[in-house]
Amino acid sequence: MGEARGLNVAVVGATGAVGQQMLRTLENRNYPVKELKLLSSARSAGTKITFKGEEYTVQEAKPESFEGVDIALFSAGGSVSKALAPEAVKRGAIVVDNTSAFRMDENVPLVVPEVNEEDLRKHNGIIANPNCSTIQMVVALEPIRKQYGLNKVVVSTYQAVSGAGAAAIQELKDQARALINNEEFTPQILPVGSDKKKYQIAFNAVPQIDKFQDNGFTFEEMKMVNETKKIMHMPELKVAATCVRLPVETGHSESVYIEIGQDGVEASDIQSLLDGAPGVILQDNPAEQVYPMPAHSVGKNEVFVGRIRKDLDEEKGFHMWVVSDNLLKGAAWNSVQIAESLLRMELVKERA
Ligand code: NAP
Ligand code: 3JN
Repeated sequence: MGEARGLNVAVVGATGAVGQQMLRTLENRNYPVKELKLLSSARSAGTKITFKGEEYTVQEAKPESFEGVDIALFSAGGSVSKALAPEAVKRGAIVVDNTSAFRMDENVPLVVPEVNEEDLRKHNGIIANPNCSTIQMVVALEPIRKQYGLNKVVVSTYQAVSGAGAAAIQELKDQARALINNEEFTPQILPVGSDKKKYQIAFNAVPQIDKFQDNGFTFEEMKMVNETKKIMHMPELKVAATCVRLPVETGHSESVYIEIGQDGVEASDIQSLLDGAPGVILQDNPAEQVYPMPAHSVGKNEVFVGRIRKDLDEEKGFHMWVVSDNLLKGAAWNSVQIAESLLRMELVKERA
């Protein structure tokens, strides 16, 4: 099975919304997979999944599953990562973890390759993949920080339901159908499976992603604040976020306001900087109604930026609109990109 040379790869959460995209991304990038293990909970054990034309059987994830694994891509929730990532590392694997379990651990690099790939050299077995909303924002901010400095970021997100998993996608479709047909429905999943109340998502906008903290911000909002500072190595950066769920299947959008470190910069300077920046595609031509939209970002690895404007009152202030496929750059592609960086930087070696 698999290629002659390559790495033994495990995908934990292989049946989920992110796990499925990880498999498609490994295929599309032709990542050198020698042996592949597909892991999930006992619920999905026995499910058949095709990878590069071969059928694999999903197994229940257990500590022993990681014997002989070189790279383990985890996206099965924080509690699974906390229990099994150390077991994988103990058995010699490098873990790329998509959950928030280890993101703020100072011994764990939190990596977006376009921004801080070099942090991978400091890994101790676990590498954290940031939150999807953070990833697409920092890809757009990093070229600006490098050129002009960055003092402040205020972001409002417009997040797709696929960020909340396969069941949330189904809930949006079922509710939309019920509403159009004038049928009764009971919200079951969104805004947060583990919180007390559930609200309609179809034809609605819900200003809650993850649970609330005592400071009035949600955990999703605080992830954006804390992760941005860590990835950009800027503990002093002022960051505030408001995260909102929309009835969009895939593709997160963000309205981002920034204050840079210099006067005398024009919107056209920021446009030129972002045009061709790593991982960015500029789509910014108001005269032709050209701007990024989530429906157009689906299936693409890049971060799309448009609507770049200078603030009307603040000399150092700029506004922009940032869109990306949350399951790809926000999760699966960023993880596979990290796995590619590990190979290129010789932090992991292919087996003969
Ligand atoms: P999902 O569609 O609900 O899929 C969950 C996956 O986890 C399924 O494969 C499920 O397997 C597996 N799983 C659940 N409990 C498990 C257990 N005890 N042991 C092993 N596997 C288990 O969710 P998703 O959208 O793919 O997200 C999964 C996780 O990825 C999230 O909880 C989050 O931590 C992370 N995530 C990160 C980002 C990001 O911003 N980077 C975005 C989305 C998600 P079964 O089929 O057996 O249930
Ligand atoms: O809701 C979204 O659009 C992104 C959700 C991410 C998510 C969902 C459940 C648990 C995360 C995450 O990656 O931050 C987690 C988590 O691991 O905390």
